[in-house]
Amino acid sequence: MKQKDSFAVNKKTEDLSINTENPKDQLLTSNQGVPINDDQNSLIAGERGATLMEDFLFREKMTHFDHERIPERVVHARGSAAHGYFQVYESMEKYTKAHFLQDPSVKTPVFVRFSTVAGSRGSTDLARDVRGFATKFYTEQGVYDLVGNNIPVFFIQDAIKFPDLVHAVKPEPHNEIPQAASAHDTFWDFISLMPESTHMIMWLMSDRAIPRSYRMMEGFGVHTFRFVNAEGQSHFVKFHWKPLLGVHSVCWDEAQKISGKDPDFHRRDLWEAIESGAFPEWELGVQIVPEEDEFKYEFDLLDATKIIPEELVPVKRIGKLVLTHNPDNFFAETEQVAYHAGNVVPGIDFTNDPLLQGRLFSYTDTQLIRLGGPNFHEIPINRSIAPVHNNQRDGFMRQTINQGRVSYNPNSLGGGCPFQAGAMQGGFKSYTERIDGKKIRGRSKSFFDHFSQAKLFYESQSEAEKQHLTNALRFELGKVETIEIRQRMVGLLSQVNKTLAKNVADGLGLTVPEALEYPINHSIPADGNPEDYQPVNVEPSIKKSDALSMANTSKNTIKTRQIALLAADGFEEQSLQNFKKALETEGAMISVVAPKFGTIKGAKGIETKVDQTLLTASSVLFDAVFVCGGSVGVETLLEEPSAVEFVDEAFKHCKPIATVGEGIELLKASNQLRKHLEKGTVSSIGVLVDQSPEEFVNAIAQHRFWEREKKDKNLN
Ligand code: HDD
Repeated sequence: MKQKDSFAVNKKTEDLSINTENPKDQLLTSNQGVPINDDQNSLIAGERGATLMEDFLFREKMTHFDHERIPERVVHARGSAAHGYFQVYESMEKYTKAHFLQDPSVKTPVFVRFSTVAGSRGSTDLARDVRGFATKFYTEQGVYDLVGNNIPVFFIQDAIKFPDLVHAVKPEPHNEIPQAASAHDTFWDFISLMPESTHMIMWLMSDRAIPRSYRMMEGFGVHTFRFVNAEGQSHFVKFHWKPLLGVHSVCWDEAQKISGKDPDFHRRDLWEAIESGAFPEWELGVQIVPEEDEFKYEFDLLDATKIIPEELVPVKRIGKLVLTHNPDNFFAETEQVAYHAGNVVPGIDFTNDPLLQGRLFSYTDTQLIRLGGPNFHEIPINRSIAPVHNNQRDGFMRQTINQGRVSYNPNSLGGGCPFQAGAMQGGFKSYTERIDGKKIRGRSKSFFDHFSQAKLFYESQSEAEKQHLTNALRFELGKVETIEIRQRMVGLLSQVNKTLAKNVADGLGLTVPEALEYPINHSIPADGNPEDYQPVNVEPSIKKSDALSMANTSKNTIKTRQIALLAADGFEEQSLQNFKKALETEGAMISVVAPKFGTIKGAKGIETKVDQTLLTASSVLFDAVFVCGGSVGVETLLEEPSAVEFVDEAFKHCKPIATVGEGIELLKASNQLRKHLEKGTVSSIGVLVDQSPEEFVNAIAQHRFWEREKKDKNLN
């Protein structure tokens, strides 16, 4: 009776599956719909007796619980996802008949999942790793999946090497160490024997592999695909996602610290941005290459270790992706979503890229074990919004109740249904590519240039990016215990750039081999002649590409940037209000960080709510910091070692820092900041003393002031 009353009072529920209007729906039941009277106690034989086998409620609850986990993805296990829509800017009918790329007024629903690759489901978001960027388009012609990464190339050229690659990067099998990290012997052993991975390694060792946010990274379809138009003409196409917030990363020291302070950093960032209405946006870009230009370039379009430099084929932005709502249930949606590089719709088709071809097998195969049978397309998150009619039947967890006795084709008993779809009805027809060839196991010689684009990438980086890349290699190879593997890697790097190889070798206590020995390529058949498999030198037609450096990304917004306002009782109110207002107007997220929770009182008695304390917050979780003035407040902060550490670390990580009035004293308490303040050159490196909020806004939009590192080596 008592319980009933509390229901009556508290009619609000967060469980949307419960209909609060219908009293019957509020009752707890078993999976068979039987109302449960006692969910607190097992059925036992006497007050102190054993639990009875008869307790079907206990058994049902426990059995379900025992089976609540499914195998995690063999790669990309850790991920976060969101719903949204995609809208094309103008019809792409010249190139493709895909319906969702025709009408600018149509919003195609999407579900996008971002992920790391190597770590387990519970691993940190900030691992140095490739990020998955998988988009499911629920189009009126069926489901289209663009299953990409945030790096435009891949480690290997042929899918048959994928299990080897993944075995090498995953924790080592004897002791399951290390988690979510490539910095170990087996990974670098494999890489050092696979020259084709060199280009990808440049990207992986760059800051691209430690993004600031999922919302601030690019996405790439990687392979060359085909667009096919209504006339059956094909164009090659590479897909890009361009984030409207620009492409930004954190630095490695920061990434490692974030992994401790908030392993859910990217997941939380995505969730909170969407909850606050700051919907993440990307533009879909395409590089289109006419069929007749297939052999025009010095690289092979079918080789997934190569990009098409944007200087050769510009990226045309053709539409926008907006993520508008978070999933209701992580398991049902984010965990059960099943992407497949082979889910295409009419108007999009494959090429003979051997990496892509192998993927076409792997995705369904892995879902069969992960989701427990062939009916995973019926799980709500995977369902097509276009009607599904075919003769597939039965199997584990079948949801559809097919009627009638006809499940074959041709049939007359079912009136011939379902009919095959002709051209008028949009039936999928594979592009009629001419194929002439002998059945071989092998690789085209046009795939044998492994270094020219690695060079291009390295040469296109800013000085700071080159330094970060070098340090990343020194870190990763420094964790490798087998000296021969380190030495082999130095040999490989010397093919990319002598200075890079030398700087890495220095850090490892090694030297670069005098004569440039070509690294041995072990990726050859048993009776193959190694001479025939050596990399070939290709002169790249582009020496430097601005699009490859994050230094050239757009820096015109501070939307959703996390800004800490450091303050304590006695702070100076006016400037705090001014800075807060200016930052919020520009869409930044503000947290007042103080020694303890509750409110802090300003010098004139005005109170401000505290959002985080020096104990719960940390500089690595913010993009910039403002130190409030006011002598009493600053005195208090000076007594807090974590307040000094806060600004010291923000400076070390090259973040914008601003202060007014007495706040400068806190900055001076950091040794490195004091040195710069004494020299009086701080504003050029993003430390703003007594400057306007607008100046601070501009500095935050720059993201980081990496120039600080030139002055202080070993900071990153
Ligand atoms: Fe893959 C998952 C992206 C090569 C086999 N892959 C997976 C996911 C992404 C990618 C984003 C996670 C999807 C999700 O969020 O559920 N994979 C790529 C890219 C590749 C690539 C961009 C190269 C261009 N993958 C690749 C190869 C193979 C696989 C060569 C095997 C031949 N990938 C898989 C898989 C996974 C997967 C084993 C694991 C979980 C899953 O599929 O659903 O089938």
